[in-house]
Amino acid sequence: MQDEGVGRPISYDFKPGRESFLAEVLIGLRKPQKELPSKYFYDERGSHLFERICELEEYYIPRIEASIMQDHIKEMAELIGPQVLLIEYGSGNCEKVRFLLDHLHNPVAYVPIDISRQQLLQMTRELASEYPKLEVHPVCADYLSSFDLPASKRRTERVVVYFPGSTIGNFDPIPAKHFLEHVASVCGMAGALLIGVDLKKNPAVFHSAYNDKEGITAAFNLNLLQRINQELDYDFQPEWFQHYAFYNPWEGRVEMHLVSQRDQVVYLNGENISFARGESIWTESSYKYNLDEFKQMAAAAGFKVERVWMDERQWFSVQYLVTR
Ligand code: AVI
Repeated sequence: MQDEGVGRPISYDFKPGRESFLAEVLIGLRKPQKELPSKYFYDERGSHLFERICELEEYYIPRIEASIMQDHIKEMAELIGPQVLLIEYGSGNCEKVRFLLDHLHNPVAYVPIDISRQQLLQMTRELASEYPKLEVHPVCADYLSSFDLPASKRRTERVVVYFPGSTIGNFDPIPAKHFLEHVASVCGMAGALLIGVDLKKNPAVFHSAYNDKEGITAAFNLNLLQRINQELDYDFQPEWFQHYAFYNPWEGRVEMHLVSQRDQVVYLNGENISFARGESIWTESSYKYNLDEFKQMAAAAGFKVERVWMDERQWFSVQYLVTR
């Protein structure tokens, strides 16, 4: 599929359309505990707000992950080996992968997969000119979409999936295992996964990371209602909802909610959805693991954890998994 005005085609385009967005919103808001899928955070404004979150002092994940990558990149590149086809899920602005690509030995192809089409196209253009020897095959898709691996012109030694940022934490445990199984099948025999996994720690750290002083995380959360208003013609009043994030120790996850500040009714596609004062819409879960929990989940999905790198405080890990 050739995109207008863009030199490189999108290899596969599975961007969810308005109909599935609407259906998922309605299903979520009809539940007793109302919920909205966190994947819809990332429209243009949401992606921009997420980039600002990543620059916040309180949001430690990108900083610690980058320092782990810097400290151990040589060993990572050795383990990954030469001539790989590298797939990245949720490639975003491709900032992290550049560092990895710069250190890999003669990578053959890069397949960025992202739901945000515009960003994907722009990044593909930039990467293709920065890395002229690298084949770039963008895929606009959900994490679980199946696609055939692009046939690369040069011989590939192995398929390696890169999944940084602890985005695995945004999956509930069963979908997380299914996603890892899917990744294992995408990378095939002798494939590998380099993944960032946020670790269990003092909940006070989570509290400030997801309740930053500047209110960027709150704006990111509330933007979901603005997106629904814009794309689905709803009449949410975002100012009547408030961001609420807390660590749930029984489930081992940070939960983000939008709490209704008053009794209100929102008119949605011919349907009235009522909110009582204090009732919440659950918008995101961010699971935190200990090493053993993650190892077990990886094993159940067909992966063996070969190497784990952590920062000194053991707040975050980058793990290298191989298919078994
Ligand atoms: C993308 N993901 C790993 C982030 C997280 O920490 O769960 C999304 C996020 N939500 C609030 N702040 C950041």
